[in-house]
Amino acid sequence: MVEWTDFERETIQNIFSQMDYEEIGPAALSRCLVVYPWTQRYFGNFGNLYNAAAIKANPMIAVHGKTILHGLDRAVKNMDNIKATYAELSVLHSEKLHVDPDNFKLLADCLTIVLSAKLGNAFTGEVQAAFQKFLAVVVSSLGRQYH
Ligand code: HNI
Repeated sequence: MVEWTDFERETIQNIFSQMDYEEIGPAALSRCLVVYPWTQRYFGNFGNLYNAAAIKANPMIAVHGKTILHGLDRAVKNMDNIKATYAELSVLHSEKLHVDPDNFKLLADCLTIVLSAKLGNAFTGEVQAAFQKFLAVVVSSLGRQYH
C-alpha cells in the first residue's frame, strides 16, 4: 500500500480541482500521439490523425482526452486504493483494447509536461514529485491485470 504525505494529498487534490479538463486532457493525449506515433494504432477508428495539426483538431481525440482525465479522477478520489480502483480498467486495456502497458507511462509523461507548461512557476520540484508519484501508482495499477 502506498503512503501519502499530507503535502502529496493536498497537491494532488489541488491540481485536479483546478484543472481544466477540456484543455489539459486533449492536449496531453494529442501530444502523446504526436511524440510517440506508434500510440496512434489504438485509435484507428478515430478518423484523421495524419499530422500534428490533424491530431490536435480531431474532436474524437479531444473527447477521449477528457475521458482519460475522468479516469484519473477515480484515482484522485481513492488515493488509498488505486490498485483496486483500476482493476476493471486494467482488464479492459489488456484484454479488450490490447494496449501495451508501456504506453501508460508515455501518456503520463505527456500529461506532466502539459501540466508543467500550464502551471509555470507553481509547478515546483515538490509539486512535480507528488504528481509523478501519483501517476506512477496509476501506471502501475493499470498494468496490474496484464499477464
Ligand atoms: Ni485508455 C478507453 C482511461 C491510457 C487507449 N481509457 C479508456 C477509458 C478510460 C481510459 C476511462 C474508457 C473506458 C470505458 O469505455 O469503459 N486510459 C485511461 C487512463 C489512462 C489510459 C486513466 C492512463 C493514464 N488508454 C491509455 C493509453 C492508450 C489508451 C496510453 C493507448 C495508447 N483507452 C484507449 C483506447 C480506449 C480507451 C483505445 C477505447 C477508446 C474508444 O472509445 O474506442
